[in-house]
Parts: sequence; C-alpha cells; structure tokens
Amino acid sequence: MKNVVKSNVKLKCISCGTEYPPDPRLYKCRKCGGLLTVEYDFSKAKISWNDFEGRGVWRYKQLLPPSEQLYDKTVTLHEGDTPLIKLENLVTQSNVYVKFEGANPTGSFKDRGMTVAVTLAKHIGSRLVIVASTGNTAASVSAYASRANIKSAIVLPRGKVALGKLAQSILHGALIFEIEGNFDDALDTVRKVVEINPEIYPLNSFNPWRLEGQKTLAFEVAEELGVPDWVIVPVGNAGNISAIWKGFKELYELKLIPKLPKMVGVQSEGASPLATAFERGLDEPVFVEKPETIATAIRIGRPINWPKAMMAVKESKGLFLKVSDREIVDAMAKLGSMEGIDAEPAGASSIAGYLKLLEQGVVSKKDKVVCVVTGHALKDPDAMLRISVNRIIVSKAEAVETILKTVSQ
Ligand code: AN7
Repeated sequence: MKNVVKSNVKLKCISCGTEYPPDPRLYKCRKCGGLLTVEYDFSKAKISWNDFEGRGVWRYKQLLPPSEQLYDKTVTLHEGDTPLIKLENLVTQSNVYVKFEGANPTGSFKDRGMTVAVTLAKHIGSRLVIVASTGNTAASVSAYASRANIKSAIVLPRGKVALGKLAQSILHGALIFEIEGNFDDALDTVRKVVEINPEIYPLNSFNPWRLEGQKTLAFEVAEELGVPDWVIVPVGNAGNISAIWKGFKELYELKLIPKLPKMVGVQSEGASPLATAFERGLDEPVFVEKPETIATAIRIGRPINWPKAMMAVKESKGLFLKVSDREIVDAMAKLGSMEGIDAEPAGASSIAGYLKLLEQGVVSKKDKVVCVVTGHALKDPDAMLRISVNRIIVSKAEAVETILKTVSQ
C-alpha cells in the first residue's frame, strides 16, 4: 500500500471527519458509512504553475494520489487536455466557453478518473473491476481495464443505455450484465457484490480515487483561462461537480488562483433530486423513484454523491437547476448546427442550463462561463436522429441544383 499512494495523502469521512490511511480498498467510513474524500497535506508543498509538465491528466501529478514510483507505470490512453472552445454563434459577444470532454479517448469525462483509479487498481493487484453505469462509465472502465490487462464487469439498466456506449463496452470485451430496473438498482447490485467479494474492485464514484482524476478539469480550465465566474456541470450521480469543485479549492489552497468560481449543477426535469431540493430550500435531495429523461446518462434518481455536490453548490454560492428534455435537445441541436460541437444529450444540458440562466438574468453576457460538455454526440445516435432536419430524397443533379439556388439566395 505504501508504494501505491503518496505519503502526504489520507482519506477523510465527509460526514463524521474520521481519518484513515490511504487504502485504495476503502470506499466508505467504517464508523458512520459516510462518503470518503482524499486529502493532501500541502503544508510543505511549494507548487507553482511552472512545475507542471507534460500533457493531460498526468500533467498535474503533484496533485494526484499515486506514488512517484508509479508515474511511468500509469494506465493511460492520454486523457484530458480537452479543447476549451469559445462560443461564437450560439451566443454572440459573450464570454462563454465549452470544455469539450467528448474529446477524451472513450468520448467522455469519465476517462480522467479511470486513468487514476485503474492505475491504483492495477498496482494493488486487482484482477477484476466492476461498475454500475448509465453507459459512459462502462465504456471508460472497460477500456482502461483492457489496457491494464484486468477483467471488467459492468451492470447496466436494460434498454436504457445509449447505443454507442453499449457498443463500446462490447468492443472492449467487458462482461455485461443487464438488469431490469434503473441505474440506482444497478448501483445497489454493485455495492452488494463488492461487500460479498472484496476482491472485486468497484469503480463507481463512491470510490474517491476516481474523483481525483476528474478534478483535473478544474486545473486545465484555470491554467488556460483563469478562474471563471461560473462553471456549469451536468449532474447525475453528482461525482463530477464535486470533483471539479475540489480541484478549484485545492488550487485556491495552494494560492495558484486568487478566487473561486460559482458551481452550477444542471439536472433533467425527470431526474432532478438535487434541483428540486434546491428549489424548495431543502438540505437533502428529493429522491426520484422512476427517473426518466432523454439524457439517459443522467437518468439517476438517487445520486450517491449528493452530500458532496450539495456542499460544492453551497460553498461556492452556486445553484442547481432543471432543464426539460426539449431544452436539452434544442441545446444539443444548436451546439451542433451553430458551433460544430457534438454533444450527447446529457452533455448539452450544461448549455441548456446556461441559456436558461442567461434568459433569467442570473448570469450576464459579460460573465466568464465554462459549460462542461461531458460526452460526445456519437455516443447516442438515436438522440441525434430526433433532431428535425431537411433530408430530401433526390434522383437528379438538376433537382439538387434547383433547390440549392433557392437556399443560397
Ligand atoms: C455524459 O456512466 O453515471 O454527476 O454511469 O455520462 O458525475 O454522475 C454517467 C454520468 C454527465 C453525470 N454527463 O456525471 C455513468 C454515469 C454524462 C455522463 C454525467 C454522466 P455525475
């Protein structure tokens, strides 16, 4: 264990504060069952922006848990270093950027976490990893497990996973279990399986090591753009918004940034336990028994990381909000047709959220905003085909020419 995780790292329960040595196999507080978070002792650290070298997630290795001995033994597909694209047509004269996580190796932000967590899993000798997933986690875990020569098992809600994600998991050779029920049921299954058999390594986001990789999104944004006023993040199981906030807070603690952004969590109306709680001013989520949305990635009714996400929004003075399926598809179509950026529905929900906040006057055009587009449109061809376009059946070049004449006028 000593060789796997750095010596200045410990685990801490976010509920009761109990501290633990950095055991990669500990996923919840032994005392109260609370979520764990990875903590660093930075008191002796003198880190400046010039110290970071290389590209992608591992550029920030000083702020990641694996020990130095593992730096040249990481399980990597060169994730991170994703494009930060300023919107030019969808919103003119604004200051809004898309952080395009669809450009990661398997097409979603999950890869940032998997490179770190699968690196640890491999070096503690795991032979089999498991995950419940709405699709992207499965696609990512199965890829990184293959790369590490580890077997992967994935548990999916049957019939509710976008085609591209299922196909990727098949391609990566995962053992696929499809259950009757939704993601929340799949996650319960995984938790039971790892309780019975602790040799099987779980990679859902209750595993705090994974979130360490995901926090690097904040590092990339801060390094390239400085600190945004707002960071808008699609929320499902609520790991990513928590990880990104953790990343900004660490930079602030290290005095690498002078201020913090406000965090916005966007949920789909049919799966909005946190946004509903925020609307009603509650401190606990209003769980949804039967979540439903076109954004199947975030079709989650009982987000496991809700305490971390609520803290992120509260501490940053941000907010949660809901968007409808129509607003999501509309944002997805606009992003594709006006900016050439390919977002899957969940990914486009951050844009839908931005447009809504702009309309409500909560966010102004002058504000520096980063919308995290979490996954690539190719993941979900069925969703793209729901966008109405002009598809014209023609038999002759003359017909094409005639129609184009009217279009170009
Ligand atoms: C594109 O793959 O939960 O709030 O099992 O795929 O950290 O859960 C996916 C989540 C946003 C929500 N956007 O992130 C899974 C899974 C996309 C996603 C989220 C997901 P979290």
